[in-house]
Amino acid sequence: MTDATTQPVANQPIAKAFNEETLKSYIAGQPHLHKIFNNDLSRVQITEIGDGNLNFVFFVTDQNAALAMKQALPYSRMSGGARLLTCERLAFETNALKEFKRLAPQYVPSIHHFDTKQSLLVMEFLTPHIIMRKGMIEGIKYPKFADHISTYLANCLFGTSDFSLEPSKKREMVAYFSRNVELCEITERLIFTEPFINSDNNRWTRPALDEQVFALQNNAALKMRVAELKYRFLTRSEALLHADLHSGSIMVTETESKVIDPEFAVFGPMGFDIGILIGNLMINYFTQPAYANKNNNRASYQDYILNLIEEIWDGFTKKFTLLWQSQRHGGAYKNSDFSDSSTDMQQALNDALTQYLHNILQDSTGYAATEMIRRSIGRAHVLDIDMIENDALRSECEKEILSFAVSILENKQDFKSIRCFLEKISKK
Ligand code: SR1
Ligand code: MG
Repeated sequence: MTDATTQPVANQPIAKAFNEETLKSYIAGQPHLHKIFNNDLSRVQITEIGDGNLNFVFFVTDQNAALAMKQALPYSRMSGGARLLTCERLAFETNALKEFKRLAPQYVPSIHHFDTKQSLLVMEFLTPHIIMRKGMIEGIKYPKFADHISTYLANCLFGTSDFSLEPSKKREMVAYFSRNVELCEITERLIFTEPFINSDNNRWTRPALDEQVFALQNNAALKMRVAELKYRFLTRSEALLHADLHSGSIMVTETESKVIDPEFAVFGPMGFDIGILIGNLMINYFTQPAYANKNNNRASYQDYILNLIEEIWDGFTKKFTLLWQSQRHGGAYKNSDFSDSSTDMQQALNDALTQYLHNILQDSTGYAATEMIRRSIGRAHVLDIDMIENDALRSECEKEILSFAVSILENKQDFKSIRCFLEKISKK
């Protein structure tokens, strides 16, 4: 954590936006990048992909090679320049990617190059991968995904926790990522604050959802649970989070899964990453009927999603348990401090793990519900919902999403298992 990318860039020159020409000359000036294209850029095509809320992403390709280049300018892309942001966010993303690559190499793209001054990150171009959210909207199944993402989650969350890291190392990392204040502020405001108050940034299908939105914004029990979840996000530095692990931050094929875009990375409660993921899978579940046609009512795809969530949670707990049993070399519950192999001692350790996983499940279900609400009525929506053109059909899905999420948050529950959480859908 002491290389150039960890240094603040506040006093450095502000990066200028690349265009096709300037990006080509930049590549030509970087021998290791130039070499990837055989030192010949004459057939290279450059496209700015045109999505993404904060940054610009260029695909640079010729017949034989390809790179993905991400540039973070000193403002948010979706604001068109009105909302200033420091370029340092790309350094946080780069360092988080490096950390996750170390812990879960198969599931994170490779980094080729990072340039602080140009605020440019060059990565492996993923092909034929597609954004998972788009695949799920089309009803594509990903048979290996649960295994992949549960490994990613267990390795990255355990590996950056006090169970694995020495306290001095952990504190250094917490201190570094705590400087990612601008993007954390966005997360805190967009997920935990604005959807639950009267804010001009909110938008929803009007007037169909008005009643539900006003009711949830005035629901004392729900607001207290959201406040508790926000407090836990702010105060519990359990592990380095991706912190925006939705299905748009994952690229997939039938056999591969890669987690991208950790620019919101910060230390927080482990259940936040798991919950954001589950929340987005649940949103997709509730929107499936809107994508049904006469050949496919999407019912089996809905079953697939519920199984997927169960498999992700079960895979995560199994893999986390194996790491806990064999790799507790950090400051907390260190293996060597419990060398007593008596049954009592081992039972006590198992109980501690069971309680820890139980708490992660409560956090995960809570964060899943807040994500479902903010993606339906807050500032940043998702394609699964927004692609439904028919207002009536869309609002039916949104009502289901909101009423499920409200039922999770308004009575703080003690879910014994992921199945108890999923059963709430069928009982609704
Ligand atoms: C202003 S950024 C809006 C949202 O997009 C990102 O993907 C995050 O989810 C953020 O909350
Ligand atoms: Mg993103």
